[in-house]
Amino acid sequence: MTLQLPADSRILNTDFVFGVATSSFQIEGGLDSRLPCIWDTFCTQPGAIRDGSHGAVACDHIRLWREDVELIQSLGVDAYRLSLSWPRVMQQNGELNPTGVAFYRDLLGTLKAQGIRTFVTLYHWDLPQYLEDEGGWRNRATAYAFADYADKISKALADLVDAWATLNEPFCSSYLGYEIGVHAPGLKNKGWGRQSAHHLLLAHGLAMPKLRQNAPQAQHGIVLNFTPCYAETDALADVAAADYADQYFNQWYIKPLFDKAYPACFSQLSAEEQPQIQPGDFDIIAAPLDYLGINFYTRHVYRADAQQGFVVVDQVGVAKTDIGWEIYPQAFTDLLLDLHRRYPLPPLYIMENGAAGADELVDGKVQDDMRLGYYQQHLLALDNAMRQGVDVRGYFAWSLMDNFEWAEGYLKRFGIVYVDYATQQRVIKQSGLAFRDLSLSRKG
Ligand code: IFM
Repeated sequence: MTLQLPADSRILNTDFVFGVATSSFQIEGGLDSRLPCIWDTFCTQPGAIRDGSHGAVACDHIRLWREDVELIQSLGVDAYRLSLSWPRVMQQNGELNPTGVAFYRDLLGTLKAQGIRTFVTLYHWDLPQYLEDEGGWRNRATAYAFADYADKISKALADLVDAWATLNEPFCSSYLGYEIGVHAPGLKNKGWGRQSAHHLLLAHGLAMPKLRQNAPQAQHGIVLNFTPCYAETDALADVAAADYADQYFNQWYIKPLFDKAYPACFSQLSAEEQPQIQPGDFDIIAAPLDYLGINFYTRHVYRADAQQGFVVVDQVGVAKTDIGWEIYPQAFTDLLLDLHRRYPLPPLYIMENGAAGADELVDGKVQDDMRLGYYQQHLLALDNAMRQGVDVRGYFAWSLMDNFEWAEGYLKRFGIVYVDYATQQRVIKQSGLAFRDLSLSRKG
C-alpha cells in the first residue's frame, strides 16, 4: 500500500518539509549520564505508568544514535525533529554540562552532514528534578531558569539547528502534570495547572528573544497540541459546553500568543484558580513567532453536564487507534481552518501527527495497515486545509520509532519504525516504507 496525494498537492512540492519526530526522554535512555528529571521520579510512583516501566533505557538512542541517524536517512526525509534533555545539558549550578552538549553537537552535526534539517525543541516535558523540588512550573523562577537554559544551549548549538521550538505541548506539561496528575510531576490542583500554564507561556516568551539573538539565521517558534471540541448535539447547552472546553484546553495556550489575553473562561475561574499574572507578562508571551508548530491526533465530543459543566462523550462504533483515540481526520482540516480564521498566524508546521497501533513483527515485517490509513487520511485532510488557504510548510510523523509513551509506558506503539525493546532492533513498518516512498517521490 502507498500514500497518495493529488498530483497538484503543495505537499508534493520539494520545498515542503517531510520529517520524523521524537523526544529526548522517550528515546534516549542514558539515565546515568544526566541529572534526574520529573519523569524519572514519576516513574517510581506505584501505578503511575501502566506497565510499571521507566525511561532508563527506552530506545537506547544515547548509544545507538549513529544507527538511528542512518535510519532517518534511509527514510528519505528532509528533517528530523528532536528535543534536548534539559537535565543532560545543564548542571544544577547553572553551567552547561560539556558531555551533554557534546552528545547533541555530534548528533546534530551528523544529521547536518547527511543533509537532514534539524528541528530542535527545548522542552518536551523532562524538567530537571531539582527545579521541581523548588516548585517546578508552579514557581515563576522556573520560567527564568528556562530562559537561561535556552540562552546558553542555543549559543552552544546555534550553528547546527535550523528551527528552534521553545516548548512542546504546554497543555500536557501544565494540565496533565499539575492539574489532573496523570503525567509528571503527578499533582492535582486546578490553580496549579493554570499557574503552570502561565509560567510555561512566560518561559516561552522570555526565551524567544534569546533564541533570536543567538541564532538569527534559524526559525523560532512554539509547538501546541489541539484536540478540537465538538458539541454532541445542536442544543445550546452542548454547544456552550464544547466552546468552554475549547477555550480551556485549546485556546488557553494560543490566544495569549496573538491576543495578549486568556480566553473568556478565565473569568469563570475562582480567585484561587486564576493564575497570577504580572504587568507586562502578555507582552513577553506574545513575542513574534517565525512559525507555529501544530500537533494533532484526534477530536473530542462534549455534552453539557449539570454537575461538571461538560463531559466528554465516548464515541461508540467509530474507528479508533490502539490508544482509544477516535480517527476523525475532518477535525484536522477544521482545526487548521479555524486557527487560520481566528489568528494572524505565521507559517505552520505540523510537528506531530500519527497513530498508536497494536503492531506485531511477523516474519521480519510489520503490516500496520491502520496507521497507513491514518496517515493517508490525515495527509489528505492537510491538503484540503492548504487548498483553502492555510500556509503549512511541513509535516512530521510522530514518531520515528516506537518509544516510551509516557503514562502508557511501552504498551502503545506510535513509531513508523518498530522497536524490539529486548534487542533494540529497529524494523521499518509498512507505514514507514510508504512514508519513505512518498517523501522520495517528491524529489523525482
Ligand atoms: O508521545 C506523545 C508525544 O510525546 C507528545 N505528543 C503526543 C504523543 C502521543 O501521545
